Amino acid sequence: MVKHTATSVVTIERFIIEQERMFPEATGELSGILYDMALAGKMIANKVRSAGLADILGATSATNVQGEVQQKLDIIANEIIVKAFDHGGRLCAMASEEEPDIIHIPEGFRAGKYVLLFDPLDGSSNIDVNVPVGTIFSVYRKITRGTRGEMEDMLQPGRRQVAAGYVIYGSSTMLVYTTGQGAHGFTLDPSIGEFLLSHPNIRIPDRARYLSVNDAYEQDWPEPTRALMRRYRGMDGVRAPLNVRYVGSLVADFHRNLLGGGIFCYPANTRSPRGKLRLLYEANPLAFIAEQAGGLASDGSGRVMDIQPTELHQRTPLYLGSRAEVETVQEFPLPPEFVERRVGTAGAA
Ligand code: P6P
Repeated sequence: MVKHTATSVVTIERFIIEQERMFPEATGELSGILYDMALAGKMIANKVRSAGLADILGATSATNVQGEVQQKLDIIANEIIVKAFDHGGRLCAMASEEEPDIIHIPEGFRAGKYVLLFDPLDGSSNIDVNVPVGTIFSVYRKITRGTRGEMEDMLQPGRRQVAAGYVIYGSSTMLVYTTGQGAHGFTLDPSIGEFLLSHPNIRIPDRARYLSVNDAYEQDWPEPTRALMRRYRGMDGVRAPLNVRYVGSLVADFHRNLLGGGIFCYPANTRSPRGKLRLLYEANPLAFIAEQAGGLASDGSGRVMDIQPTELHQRTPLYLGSRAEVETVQEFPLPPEFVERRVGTAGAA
């Protein structure tokens, strides 16, 4: 693989092609999915950046399958991604946070050998106050027979992802993705409309600088979780306290921790024993990125990417980021009612 530095001007298209050349058997379909996601990211960025002026801020009167009020931009971003992929012939089905069921490829269009799961605009309640938001995506190979995507194709453990990534709409628009060959970051140059390689081979520092957690749920956490947070805060005398940084936008919190070293925690609590974040299109893709950057992702009892999904929109507790900090989670084992069934080895986390 060509060794790039952040100073060489490498477009995402060139980088994807160079990565594809490492696999002679590659057909180019996965590369095509990544191209299309980059295009969708640019289109969503354009909408996010002009939302305040184009009267597309704010909420609709609708709620999504999660029961959450749908922001206008949620719907727009969802439509952009569905339209970018529904006729390209690379996917056999999609699933979105914004839609209750599988999104099938329309009759008359060729179906491909991959499935795409995505959160079109995570953290969208932050848009009206100009806090960074993001798109998160995850790609698997189809495992069922026939051409039509099935639910079984969607409900695969995260360790079987073939690609994953996110676009963050922040002070700049960045796309970070992995195909299992490291995690790589690209920054959109708006003057030419290209994503340029800016963060080749991202490595997350083993030790965290930041702790991202919402303490409002502290009274509902099981005692081992409260003890773990006291550890991260240096209150049990074992380690120095971490700086708390919590934006309330998963992609923004994760991206800062990925580059600077940190751990994002959304623990289980007695009111929601599986936490809030979704396994398939939030936790698993970011877990893949984190592990490819040398980090880890746990649900408090084991590796997130070993969880065997049973439902499209199921949730999972999440401890995500710097390896040493996620490994610390194991020192605070949870009561059995918080432990999720998983397949294969328990993994490092
Ligand atoms: P809380 C945004 O709504 C989101 O899904 C994630 O982006 C974010 O990390 C989390 O919820 C924040 O949740 O309960 O702390 O407001």
